[in-house]
Amino acid sequence: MSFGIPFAPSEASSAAASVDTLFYTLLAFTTALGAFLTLLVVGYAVKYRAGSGADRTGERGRSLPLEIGWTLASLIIAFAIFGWGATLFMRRDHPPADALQIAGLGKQWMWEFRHPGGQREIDELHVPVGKPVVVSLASQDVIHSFFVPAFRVKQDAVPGRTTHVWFTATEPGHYHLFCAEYCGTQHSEMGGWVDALPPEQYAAWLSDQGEGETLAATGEKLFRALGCSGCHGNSSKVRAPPLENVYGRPVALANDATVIADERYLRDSILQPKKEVAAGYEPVMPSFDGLVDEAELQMLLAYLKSLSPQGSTNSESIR
Ligand code: HEC
Ligand SMILES: [Cu+2]
Repeated sequence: MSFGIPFAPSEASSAAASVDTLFYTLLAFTTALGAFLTLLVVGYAVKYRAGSGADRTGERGRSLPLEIGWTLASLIIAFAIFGWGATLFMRRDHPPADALQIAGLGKQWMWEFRHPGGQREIDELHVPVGKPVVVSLASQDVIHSFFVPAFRVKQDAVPGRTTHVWFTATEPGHYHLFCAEYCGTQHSEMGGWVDALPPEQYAAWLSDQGEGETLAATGEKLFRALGCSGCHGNSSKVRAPPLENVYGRPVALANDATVIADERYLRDSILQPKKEVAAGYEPVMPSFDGLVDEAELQMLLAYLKSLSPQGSTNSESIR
């Protein structure tokens, strides 16, 4: 609920109302507590001011039930607020499986987005209303932060990592997009707009962008150009694991650990192949650090994801 606060940004995502309810509850609670304590401080300062006739003779009173009572009450309130916040946090950390996957790249000083169909935009992001959208974020240089106040989402884009932010836009509209991490001289100009469109308009917008090559198809070309297919292809002489269906699966490592092959794992496999070696294979894969930039890495990841059922949900399902 926005409680009609005039300066608050509109609530335009499925998460916005619950974030606001928590925020304004915390605000009301801390304001009430602060006011109560201020009142006591001022009240006692006046009552016991120098020369006042207040009674100072009695024993200092102590009440065990009262002390236990307020200790327990604070504990319960603190844990309740923690639980509430943690629930929202977990929800914000787990995008629905059918979400539309968009690749976002922060660089000094712009946001670049790529839709699954290959459509590319700068400082503007078109999304359909009513459909969950995951933006996987990477940075080409320094830390940036993807911030859409109307959606109540903010997520850092960190060099050397893939992070995620997801939202479901609920109201069609034109919303501010900011970079919320100081990233150099033109930081203040880094930003743009998110355009939330009704699904039919989004589909029309996509097709207006022309028939491009999908992100995964560009990734597949790179996969060949970089020589990945030379080892990972079927006819390869080198023994390398097949990459079909690897995304989203548990992978056994040479050091007996098991990891889920998420984007983090795939990215590290390409940039630091010696870090986690797949069980049963020689650590012969060369590092591609410095040979692929962040945008190319996102294309490779899109391709690898498209090889597995979990990764192949994309705009094709939008009508
Ligand atoms: C010289 C051969 C070779 C080349 C070239 C090569 N790889 Fe590999 N790759 C391997 C081998 C061997 C492994 C298994 C050992 C390991 O995990 O390092 C592997 C592991 C992987 C894994 C982890 C797979 C799993 O099942 O855990 C991924 C992902 C991967 N490679 C992607 C790529 C990509 C993308 C490229 C091109 C940019 C590439 N590889 C180029 C040989 C190669
Ligand atoms: Cu920035």
